[in-house]
Amino acid sequence: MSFQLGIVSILLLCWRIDFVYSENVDSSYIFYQRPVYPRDCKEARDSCNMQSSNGVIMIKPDGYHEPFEVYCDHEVDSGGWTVFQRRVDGSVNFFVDWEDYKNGFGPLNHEHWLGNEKIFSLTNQRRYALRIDFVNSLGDPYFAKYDFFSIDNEINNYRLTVEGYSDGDAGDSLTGYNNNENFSTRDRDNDDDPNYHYALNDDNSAWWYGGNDYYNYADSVLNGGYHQRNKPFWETLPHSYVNIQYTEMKIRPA
Ligand SMILES: *[C@@H]1O[C@H](CO)[C@@H](O)[C@H](O)[C@H]1NC(C)=O
Ligand SMILES: [Ca+2]
Ligand SMILES: [Ca+2]
Repeated sequence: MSFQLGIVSILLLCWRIDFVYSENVDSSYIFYQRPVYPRDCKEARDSCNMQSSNGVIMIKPDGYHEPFEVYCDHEVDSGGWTVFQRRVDGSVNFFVDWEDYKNGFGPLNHEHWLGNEKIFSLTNQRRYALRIDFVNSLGDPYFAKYDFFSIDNEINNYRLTVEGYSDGDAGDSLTGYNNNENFSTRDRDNDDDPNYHYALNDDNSAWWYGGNDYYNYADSVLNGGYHQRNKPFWETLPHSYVNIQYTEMKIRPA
């Protein structure tokens, strides 16, 4: 009995559970558990009241129509991070269409883009900080942290808002030319340059491109062909800023 109680209390710590009962055909009552999913990896970890390990869990942000899986990083920087992008080895093709970036692609425990619809619902349910981890082409780790990160909805072309480079040794290569820019893919030209389609022609990529002229179209591009046309790159990364080996982009409530 105490063993069972123990299990119940662990469940209560780890999940917010709705206990629902329904009336059976023969009038007996059955109770069942309807899990209420955490809104992000931070909430999942906090509700467990313990350090959970890295891995994939189900979350349901406010405003998203169904629960979905994300990868949680509970090691870096005291954990609680919901990962939405990772590059490791070029095994996944990141030169894909608007619909692919909208819905997400790639295995969550390896290279992937979570999907702009999901990133939109996550970053609009509360205020999030952004962390990006890098390993540059020489094999050295760096990171960058921002106080605020969100993207707009599809009607507004998943426009980027990022503010407050607050910590890190990678430098800030996001607020300069990419902030307030629309997302562009190889099949959607939403950059600022009427004569050019950077995501298609220059970068084989997808990013929040500016481009009032050729020299300010982006100071970072972390999507795109892996180790093709210098991607991924982050202009302020020390010693070697192109052909980055590893990137991981993730958010946590600010
Ligand atoms: C960015 O998206 C908005 C909303 O759809 C649009 O009004 C604006 O013209 C776009 N900007 C560019 C440069 O395409
Ligand atoms: Ca253009
Ligand atoms: Ca601009």
